[in-house]
Amino acid sequence: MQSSENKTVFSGVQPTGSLHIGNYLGAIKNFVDLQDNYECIYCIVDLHAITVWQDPRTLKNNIVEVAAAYLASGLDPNKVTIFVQSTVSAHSELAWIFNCVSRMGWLNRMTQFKEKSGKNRENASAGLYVYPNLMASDILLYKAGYVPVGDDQKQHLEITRDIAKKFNNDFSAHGGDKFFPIPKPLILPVASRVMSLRDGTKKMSKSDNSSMSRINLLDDNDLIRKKISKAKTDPLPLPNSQEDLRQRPEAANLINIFSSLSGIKKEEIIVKYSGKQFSEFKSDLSDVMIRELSPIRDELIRLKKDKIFIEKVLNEGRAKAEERALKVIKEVREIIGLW
Ligand code: AQP
Repeated sequence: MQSSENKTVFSGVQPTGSLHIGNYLGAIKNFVDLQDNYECIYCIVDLHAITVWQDPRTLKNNIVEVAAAYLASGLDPNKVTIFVQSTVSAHSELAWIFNCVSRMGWLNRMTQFKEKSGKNRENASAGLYVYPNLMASDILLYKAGYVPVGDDQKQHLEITRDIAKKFNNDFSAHGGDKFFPIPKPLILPVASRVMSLRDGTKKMSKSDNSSMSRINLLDDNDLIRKKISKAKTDPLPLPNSQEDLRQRPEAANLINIFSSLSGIKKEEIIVKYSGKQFSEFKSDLSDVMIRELSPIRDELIRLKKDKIFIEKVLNEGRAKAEERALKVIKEVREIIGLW
Protein backbone atom coordinates (compact mmCIF):
# COMPACT_ATOMS: atom_id res chain seq x y z
CA MET A 1 0.00 0.00 0.00
CA GLN A 2 1.30 3.49 -0.86
CA SER A 3 1.81 5.88 2.06
CA SER A 4 -0.38 8.57 0.43
CA GLU A 5 -3.33 6.19 0.52
CA ASN A 6 -6.25 6.98 2.84
CA LYS A 7 -5.72 4.39 5.57
CA THR A 8 -8.75 5.18 7.72
CA VAL A 9 -11.00 2.17 8.24
CA PHE A 10 -14.47 2.44 9.76
CA SER A 11 -16.76 -0.34 10.89
CA GLY A 12 -19.27 -1.11 13.60
CA VAL A 13 -21.30 -3.75 15.38
CA GLN A 14 -24.86 -3.33 16.66
CA PRO A 15 -25.50 -3.92 20.37
CA THR A 16 -28.61 -5.96 19.61
CA GLY A 17 -27.94 -9.05 21.73
CA SER A 18 -25.41 -11.75 22.44
CA LEU A 19 -22.60 -11.74 19.92
CA HIS A 20 -22.06 -14.97 18.00
CA ILE A 21 -19.35 -16.61 15.91
CA GLY A 22 -20.81 -14.96 12.78
CA ASN A 23 -20.07 -11.54 14.26
CA TYR A 24 -16.65 -12.77 15.33
CA LEU A 25 -15.54 -14.49 12.11
CA GLY A 26 -17.34 -12.10 9.76
CA ALA A 27 -16.29 -8.89 11.49
CA ILE A 28 -14.39 -8.69 14.78
CA LYS A 29 -11.58 -11.14 13.92
CA ASN A 30 -10.91 -9.11 10.78
CA PHE A 31 -10.97 -5.86 12.76
CA VAL A 32 -8.13 -7.24 14.88
CA ASP A 33 -6.11 -8.26 11.81
CA LEU A 34 -6.38 -4.72 10.41
CA GLN A 35 -5.30 -2.80 13.49
CA ASP A 36 -1.55 -2.85 12.79
CA ASN A 37 -1.72 -1.60 9.22
CA TYR A 38 -4.65 0.81 9.19
CA GLU A 39 -6.01 3.65 11.27
CA CYS A 40 -9.09 1.89 12.57
CA ILE A 41 -12.26 3.36 14.03
CA TYR A 42 -14.59 0.72 15.47
CA CYS A 43 -17.96 1.88 16.61
CA ILE A 44 -20.71 0.33 18.70
CA VAL A 45 -23.67 1.42 16.65
CA ASP A 46 -26.47 1.88 19.18
CA LEU A 47 -28.40 4.30 16.94
CA HIS A 48 -28.60 1.58 14.31
CA ALA A 49 -29.75 -0.90 16.95
CA ILE A 50 -32.83 1.18 17.87
CA THR A 51 -34.16 1.05 14.31
CA VAL A 52 -35.87 -2.06 15.68
CA TRP A 53 -37.21 -2.18 19.26
CA GLN A 54 -34.54 -2.63 21.93
CA ASP A 55 -35.38 -3.16 25.57
CA PRO A 56 -33.89 -0.16 27.46
CA ARG A 57 -33.08 -2.51 30.34
CA THR A 58 -30.69 -4.55 28.17
CA LEU A 59 -29.36 -2.05 25.63
CA LYS A 60 -26.64 -0.61 27.90
CA ASN A 61 -25.56 -4.11 28.86
CA ASN A 62 -25.36 -5.09 25.20
CA ILE A 63 -23.19 -2.02 24.52
CA VAL A 64 -20.79 -3.11 27.27
CA GLU A 65 -20.77 -6.62 25.79
CA VAL A 66 -19.73 -5.39 22.34
CA ALA A 67 -16.98 -3.23 23.86
CA ALA A 68 -15.78 -6.18 25.96
CA ALA A 69 -15.90 -8.49 22.92
CA TYR A 70 -13.81 -6.06 20.87
CA LEU A 71 -11.17 -5.98 23.61
CA ALA A 72 -11.33 -9.70 24.45
CA SER A 73 -10.82 -10.55 20.76
CA GLY A 74 -7.59 -8.57 20.75
CA LEU A 75 -8.39 -5.00 19.74
CA ASP A 76 -5.90 -2.66 21.39
CA PRO A 77 -7.43 0.70 22.43
CA ASN A 78 -3.96 2.27 22.07
CA LYS A 79 -4.02 1.40 18.37
CA VAL A 80 -7.70 1.75 17.46
CA THR A 81 -10.58 4.07 18.36
CA ILE A 82 -13.47 2.31 20.08
CA PHE A 83 -16.56 4.35 20.96
CA VAL A 84 -20.36 4.40 21.11
CA GLN A 85 -22.07 5.99 18.11
CA SER A 86 -24.70 8.00 20.04
CA THR A 87 -22.00 9.71 22.13
CA VAL A 88 -20.79 11.60 19.05
CA SER A 89 -23.87 13.54 17.99
CA ALA A 90 -22.33 14.53 14.65
CA HIS A 91 -23.37 11.06 13.39
CA SER A 92 -27.04 12.02 13.70
CA GLU A 93 -26.47 15.49 12.27
CA LEU A 94 -24.71 14.24 9.15
CA ALA A 95 -27.31 11.46 8.80
CA TRP A 96 -30.04 14.10 8.60
CA ILE A 97 -28.10 15.97 5.94
CA PHE A 98 -27.71 12.69 4.04
CA ASN A 99 -31.47 12.09 4.33
CA CYS A 100 -31.66 15.14 2.09
CA VAL A 101 -28.91 13.95 -0.30
CA SER A 102 -29.89 10.29 -0.62
CA ARG A 103 -32.71 9.36 -3.02
CA MET A 104 -35.89 7.40 -2.31
CA GLY A 105 -35.13 5.19 -5.31
CA TRP A 106 -31.80 4.18 -3.78
CA LEU A 107 -33.37 3.32 -0.42
CA ASN A 108 -36.18 1.40 -2.09
CA ARG A 109 -33.64 -0.98 -3.57
CA MET A 110 -32.05 -1.93 -0.23
CA THR A 111 -32.59 -5.61 0.42
CA GLN A 112 -31.90 -5.35 4.17
CA PHE A 113 -34.95 -3.14 4.68
CA LYS A 114 -37.07 -5.60 2.75
CA GLU A 115 -35.71 -8.53 4.78
CA LYS A 116 -36.00 -6.85 8.18
CA SER A 117 -39.40 -5.24 7.63
CA GLY A 118 -40.78 -8.38 5.96
CA LYS A 119 -44.54 -8.44 5.55
CA ASN A 120 -44.87 -5.77 8.22
CA ARG A 121 -43.47 -3.00 6.01
CA GLU A 122 -46.10 -0.38 6.89
CA ASN A 123 -45.31 -0.80 10.56
CA ALA A 124 -41.50 -0.71 10.25
CA SER A 125 -39.77 2.32 11.75
CA ALA A 126 -38.77 5.18 9.48
CA GLY A 127 -35.31 4.74 11.01
CA LEU A 128 -35.03 1.24 9.54
CA TYR A 129 -35.79 2.70 6.13
CA VAL A 130 -33.14 5.46 6.32
CA TYR A 131 -30.62 3.19 8.10
CA PRO A 132 -28.27 3.28 5.05
CA ASN A 133 -28.06 7.08 5.30
CA LEU A 134 -26.92 6.80 8.94
CA MET A 135 -24.38 4.19 7.89
CA ALA A 136 -23.08 6.54 5.18
CA SER A 137 -22.78 9.23 7.83
CA ASP A 138 -20.77 6.91 10.12
CA ILE A 139 -18.26 6.16 7.38
CA LEU A 140 -17.99 9.58 5.76
CA LEU A 141 -17.81 11.53 9.03
CA TYR A 142 -14.29 10.13 9.39
CA LYS A 143 -13.58 10.34 5.65
CA ALA A 144 -12.80 6.63 5.79
CA GLY A 145 -10.98 5.20 2.80
CA TYR A 146 -11.92 1.60 3.51
CA VAL A 147 -14.79 -0.34 4.98
CA PRO A 148 -14.38 -4.02 5.81
CA VAL A 149 -17.53 -5.57 4.43
CA GLY A 150 -19.09 -8.96 4.59
CA ASP A 151 -21.42 -10.18 1.85
CA ASP A 152 -24.48 -8.71 3.53
CA GLN A 153 -23.03 -5.20 3.78
CA LYS A 154 -21.95 -4.68 0.16
CA GLN A 155 -25.13 -2.88 -0.83
CA HIS A 156 -24.74 -0.46 2.09
CA LEU A 157 -21.26 0.49 0.98
CA GLU A 158 -22.57 1.07 -2.55
CA ILE A 159 -25.16 3.58 -1.34
CA THR A 160 -22.49 5.27 0.83
CA ARG A 161 -20.39 5.71 -2.31
CA ASP A 162 -23.42 7.10 -4.18
CA ILE A 163 -24.18 9.56 -1.37
CA ALA A 164 -20.53 10.73 -1.25
CA LYS A 165 -20.47 11.25 -5.04
CA LYS A 166 -23.81 13.09 -5.06
CA PHE A 167 -22.79 15.37 -2.18
CA ASN A 168 -19.44 16.17 -3.84
CA ASN A 169 -21.22 16.85 -7.12
CA ASP A 170 -24.18 18.84 -5.74
CA PHE A 171 -21.88 21.15 -3.80
CA SER A 172 -18.90 21.15 -6.15
CA ALA A 173 -19.22 24.88 -6.73
CA HIS A 174 -19.35 25.55 -2.99
CA GLY A 175 -16.20 23.78 -1.75
CA GLY A 176 -17.68 20.29 -1.89
CA ASP A 177 -15.70 19.07 -4.89
CA LYS A 178 -13.95 15.82 -3.83
CA PHE A 179 -14.88 16.67 -0.21
CA PHE A 180 -15.76 13.12 0.72
CA PRO A 181 -13.45 10.33 -0.39
CA ILE A 182 -15.26 7.46 -2.12
CA PRO A 183 -14.72 4.59 0.33
CA LYS A 184 -13.62 1.22 -0.97
CA PRO A 185 -14.51 -2.24 0.29
CA LEU A 186 -11.75 -4.10 2.08
CA ILE A 187 -11.74 -7.63 0.84
CA LEU A 188 -11.25 -9.74 3.90
CA PRO A 189 -9.42 -13.04 4.27
CA VAL A 190 -11.98 -14.33 6.81
CA ALA A 191 -15.01 -12.82 5.11
CA SER A 192 -17.04 -15.98 5.05
CA ARG A 193 -20.70 -15.77 5.90
CA VAL A 194 -21.58 -17.99 8.83
CA MET A 195 -24.97 -19.63 8.47
CA SER A 196 -27.51 -20.78 11.05
CA LEU A 197 -26.84 -24.17 12.66
CA ARG A 198 -30.52 -25.02 12.12
CA ASP A 199 -30.77 -23.93 8.48
CA GLY A 200 -27.70 -23.66 6.26
CA THR A 201 -29.44 -21.24 3.90
CA LYS A 202 -30.12 -18.62 6.61
CA LYS A 203 -27.54 -16.24 8.08
CA MET A 204 -26.56 -16.89 11.70
CA SER A 205 -28.17 -14.00 13.52
CA LYS A 206 -28.56 -12.54 17.03
CA SER A 207 -32.26 -12.08 16.47
CA ASP A 208 -33.01 -15.70 15.46
CA ASN A 209 -35.53 -17.06 17.98
CA SER A 210 -33.67 -20.34 18.33
CA SER A 211 -30.53 -20.07 20.48
CA MET A 212 -29.51 -23.47 19.01
CA SER A 213 -29.05 -21.70 15.64
CA ARG A 214 -25.89 -19.92 16.80
CA ILE A 215 -22.79 -20.27 18.96
CA ASN A 216 -22.62 -17.22 21.20
CA LEU A 217 -19.24 -15.90 22.29
CA LEU A 218 -20.41 -16.40 25.89
CA ASP A 219 -21.42 -20.07 25.47
CA ASP A 220 -19.56 -22.43 27.79
CA ASN A 221 -17.71 -25.49 26.50
CA ASP A 222 -20.55 -27.94 27.23
CA LEU A 223 -23.05 -25.73 25.42
CA ILE A 224 -20.71 -25.43 22.42
CA ARG A 225 -20.45 -29.25 22.23
CA LYS A 226 -24.22 -29.62 22.58
CA LYS A 227 -25.02 -27.06 19.87
CA ILE A 228 -22.49 -28.53 17.44
CA SER A 229 -23.65 -32.10 18.05
CA LYS A 230 -27.24 -31.03 17.39
CA ALA A 231 -26.35 -28.84 14.38
CA LYS A 232 -28.43 -29.82 11.37
CA THR A 233 -26.68 -31.99 8.77
CA ASP A 234 -27.86 -34.32 6.02
CA PRO A 235 -27.83 -38.13 6.08
CA LEU A 236 -24.80 -38.49 3.77
CA PRO A 237 -21.20 -38.85 5.02
CA LEU A 238 -18.79 -35.94 4.56
CA PRO A 239 -18.15 -35.02 0.92
CA ASN A 240 -15.19 -35.86 -1.32
CA SER A 241 -14.85 -32.45 -2.94
CA GLN A 242 -15.99 -28.82 -2.76
CA GLU A 243 -18.24 -29.59 -5.74
CA ASP A 244 -20.18 -32.06 -3.58
CA LEU A 245 -20.93 -29.27 -1.12
CA ARG A 246 -22.97 -27.21 -3.58
CA GLN A 247 -26.30 -28.80 -2.67
CA ARG A 248 -25.40 -29.38 0.98
CA PRO A 249 -25.61 -26.00 2.76
CA GLU A 250 -25.37 -27.37 6.31
CA ALA A 251 -22.25 -29.46 5.58
CA ALA A 252 -20.71 -26.53 3.69
CA ASN A 253 -21.37 -24.21 6.65
CA LEU A 254 -19.76 -26.50 9.23
CA ILE A 255 -16.68 -27.02 7.05
CA ASN A 256 -16.49 -23.28 6.50
CA ILE A 257 -16.64 -22.60 10.24
CA PHE A 258 -13.95 -25.25 10.87
CA SER A 259 -11.71 -23.65 8.25
CA SER A 260 -12.24 -20.07 9.47
CA LEU A 261 -11.53 -20.97 13.09
CA SER A 262 -8.56 -23.26 12.51
CA GLY A 263 -6.97 -21.51 9.54
CA ILE A 264 -6.83 -24.90 7.75
CA LYS A 265 -7.86 -24.74 4.08
CA LYS A 266 -11.27 -26.20 3.21
CA GLU A 267 -9.72 -28.60 0.70
CA GLU A 268 -7.48 -30.07 3.41
CA ILE A 269 -10.43 -30.50 5.77
CA ILE A 270 -12.39 -32.27 3.03
CA VAL A 271 -9.49 -34.63 2.30
CA LYS A 272 -9.17 -35.48 6.01
CA TYR A 273 -12.87 -36.18 6.65
CA SER A 274 -14.06 -37.36 3.24
CA GLY A 275 -16.46 -40.32 3.56
CA LYS A 276 -16.51 -40.12 7.37
CA GLN A 277 -19.57 -39.66 9.55
CA PHE A 278 -20.50 -36.24 10.90
CA SER A 279 -20.16 -37.42 14.52
CA GLU A 280 -16.35 -37.60 14.27
CA PHE A 281 -16.13 -34.31 12.36
CA LYS A 282 -18.42 -32.55 14.82
CA SER A 283 -16.38 -33.73 17.78
CA ASP A 284 -13.20 -32.30 16.20
CA LEU A 285 -15.03 -29.10 15.26
CA SER A 286 -16.12 -28.67 18.89
CA ASP A 287 -12.48 -29.10 19.98
CA VAL A 288 -11.27 -26.44 17.54
CA MET A 289 -14.06 -24.11 18.55
CA ILE A 290 -13.39 -24.50 22.26
CA ARG A 291 -9.66 -24.03 21.71
CA GLU A 292 -10.20 -20.77 19.76
CA LEU A 293 -13.16 -19.32 21.60
CA SER A 294 -12.68 -20.21 25.26
CA PRO A 295 -9.84 -17.70 25.89
CA ILE A 296 -11.96 -14.97 24.28
CA ARG A 297 -14.99 -15.99 26.34
CA ASP A 298 -13.05 -15.99 29.61
CA GLU A 299 -11.62 -12.55 28.89
CA LEU A 300 -15.04 -11.29 27.78
CA ILE A 301 -16.59 -12.39 31.08
CA ARG A 302 -13.77 -10.71 33.03
CA LEU A 303 -14.00 -7.45 31.07
CA LYS A 304 -17.81 -7.25 31.27
CA LYS A 305 -17.44 -6.98 35.03
CA ASP A 306 -14.76 -4.28 34.78
CA LYS A 307 -17.14 -1.43 33.97
CA ILE A 308 -14.62 1.23 35.04
CA PHE A 309 -12.11 0.05 32.44
CA ILE A 310 -14.76 -0.27 29.72
CA GLU A 311 -16.01 3.25 30.44
CA LYS A 312 -12.46 4.59 30.30
CA VAL A 313 -11.87 2.99 26.89
CA LEU A 314 -15.20 4.29 25.55
CA ASN A 315 -14.66 7.81 26.92
CA GLU A 316 -11.19 8.06 25.45
CA GLY A 317 -12.50 6.68 22.16
CA ARG A 318 -15.34 9.20 22.12
CA ALA A 319 -12.92 12.10 22.66
CA LYS A 320 -10.71 10.96 19.75
CA ALA A 321 -13.68 10.32 17.43
CA GLU A 322 -15.43 13.57 18.33
CA GLU A 323 -12.37 15.67 17.62
CA ARG A 324 -12.28 14.37 14.05
CA ALA A 325 -16.04 14.38 13.56
CA LEU A 326 -16.54 17.98 14.68
CA LYS A 327 -13.99 19.23 12.17
CA VAL A 328 -15.76 17.49 9.29
CA ILE A 329 -19.29 18.47 10.32
CA LYS A 330 -18.19 22.11 10.64
CA GLU A 331 -16.87 22.03 7.07
CA VAL A 332 -20.05 20.33 5.85
CA ARG A 333 -22.18 23.05 7.43
CA GLU A 334 -20.04 25.70 5.69
CA ILE A 335 -20.30 23.95 2.31
CA ILE A 336 -24.08 23.61 2.53
CA GLY A 337 -24.60 27.16 3.77
CA LEU A 338 -26.28 26.26 7.07
CA TRP A 339 -26.39 29.01 9.67
N1 AQP B 1 -23.76 -14.76 10.14
C1 AQP B 1 -22.80 -13.88 9.87
N2 AQP B 1 -21.72 -14.24 9.15
C2 AQP B 1 -20.73 -13.36 8.90
N3 AQP B 1 -20.73 -12.10 9.35
C3 AQP B 1 -21.79 -11.70 10.09
N4 AQP B 1 -22.09 -10.54 10.68
C4 AQP B 1 -23.27 -10.65 11.32
N5 AQP B 1 -23.77 -11.88 11.15
C5 AQP B 1 -22.87 -12.56 10.40
C6 AQP B 1 -21.25 -9.36 10.62
O1 AQP B 1 -21.10 -8.86 11.92
C7 AQP B 1 -20.97 -7.45 11.86
C8 AQP B 1 -21.82 -6.83 12.88
O2 AQP B 1 -23.14 -7.17 12.63
P1 AQP B 1 -24.28 -6.33 13.29
O3 AQP B 1 -24.47 -6.76 14.67
O4 AQP B 1 -23.98 -4.88 13.14
O5 AQP B 1 -25.56 -6.59 12.42
P2 AQP B 1 -26.14 -7.83 11.73
O6 AQP B 1 -25.38 -8.16 10.50
O7 AQP B 1 -27.58 -7.51 11.54
O8 AQP B 1 -25.92 -8.98 12.79
P3 AQP B 1 -26.95 -10.01 13.33
O9 AQP B 1 -26.24 -10.94 14.23
O10 AQP B 1 -27.75 -10.62 12.21
O11 AQP B 1 -27.87 -9.11 14.24
P4 AQP B 1 -29.42 -8.84 14.18
O12 AQP B 1 -30.06 -10.18 14.39
O13 AQP B 1 -29.65 -7.90 15.33
O14 AQP B 1 -29.75 -8.24 12.86
C9 AQP B 1 -21.31 -7.02 10.42
O15 AQP B 1 -20.11 -6.69 9.75
C10 AQP B 1 -21.93 -8.25 9.84
O16 AQP B 1 -21.64 -8.36 8.45
